[in-house]
Amino acid sequence: MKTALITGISGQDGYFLTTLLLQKGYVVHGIVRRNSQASIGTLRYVDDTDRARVQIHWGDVTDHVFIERLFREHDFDEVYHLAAQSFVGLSFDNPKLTYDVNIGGTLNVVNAVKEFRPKAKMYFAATSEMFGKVHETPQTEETPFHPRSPYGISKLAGFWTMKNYREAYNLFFVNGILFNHESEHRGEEFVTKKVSKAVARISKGSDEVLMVGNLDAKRDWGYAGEYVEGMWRMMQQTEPDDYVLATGTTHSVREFIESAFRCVNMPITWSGNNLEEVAFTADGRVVVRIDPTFFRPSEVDVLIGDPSKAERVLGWKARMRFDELVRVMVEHELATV
Ligand code: NAP
Ligand code: G4F
Repeated sequence: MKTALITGISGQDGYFLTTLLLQKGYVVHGIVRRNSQASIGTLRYVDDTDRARVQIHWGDVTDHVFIERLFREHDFDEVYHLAAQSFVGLSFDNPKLTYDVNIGGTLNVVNAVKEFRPKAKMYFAATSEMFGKVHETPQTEETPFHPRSPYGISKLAGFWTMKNYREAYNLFFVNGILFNHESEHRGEEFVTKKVSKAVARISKGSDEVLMVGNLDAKRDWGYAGEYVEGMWRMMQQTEPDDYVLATGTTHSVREFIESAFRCVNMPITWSGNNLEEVAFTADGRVVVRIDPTFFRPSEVDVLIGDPSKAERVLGWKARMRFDELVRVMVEHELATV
């Protein structure tokens, strides 16, 4: 029976990875940050019997004393390092926090593996944000990086730290370069969750207007439940390597909003330009407006990944298509509004 540690277990991917590893018979340990409500985040969606099989360690990845003690006291076969300040928008306002958690926290975990559990395999949650102002399309494992946010820069530091430790100390360290993946358990501030929730409320009678930023940003959006399977497969290889996980398709925020309103039978039409652009429903009601506070100082305009290496080596392929993903997210919100 294998033992895995998941940092960031209380987040979106933490939920899906926990579920997957428990199904595979792993003993699962997870790090959860202490908060005043003793909330365990998305772990609350894991059913009670399964959750009882998860050993929670309350702590913060920036606390090297805590991390070292954890690794000294417990042996892990696999370490999935998902913990991060993961919101790109916030990273512009809080770059120091973003670097402390995403670089400093990562350094604590990689050092603990190196010092105490060098036989363990380690996964790092790298990201398509590292491609930023893209140098080629679609993006592959060989595409040069050009991050456009403190978040992207922090993840690039983590990515190179993993590569360097792999080369310098012969450790089984892998980077998953994952493109956007969403789900019903996506964090509230990300655009897909924000849109799905607002559309569900509007369809049930709310008179609110959905306020968004850049409608024309394009992302390669897949389903998170499938991406954690890709993470696990990377860790089952005989040699450590880096892999892109993506759908190979891209859609704009505008298309996401259109698709979400179609799900509730309220097709929309756009009118106006730039900050004055609005979306109307068939009865002439304005349901979407632009709020410049949601624009980023430097934007990642278009991301589209080439997952062929993961398909070839890992036998992994994204299955859920864009419209189905939107439907899953909106239907989840309709059931909970
Ligand atoms: P998420 O929902 O934001 O989860 C992040 C997790 O990290 C949460 O459990 C959070 O705890 C934890 N965390 C944050 N700061 C911490 C700290 N100082 N100490 C300990 N734990 C801390 O993110 P996600 O969507 O699951 O993504 C998982 C990882 O993949 C992240 O590293 C993200 O940057 C990366 N990634 C995500 C995507 C995507 O599209 N989802 C794509 C590429 C890469 P709280 O619950 O207390 O906040
Ligand atoms: O949903 P987002 O905030 O996700 P973003 O910035 O792509 O980052 C996510 O994916 C990365 C992988 O590429 C991860 F590494 C990262 O951790 C995170 O999971 O924004 C998507 C796009 C952006 O272009 C943003 O400018 O949507 C645009 N957008 C337009 N209006 C908005 C809004 N984003 C947010 N959050 N809120 C808006 O109102």
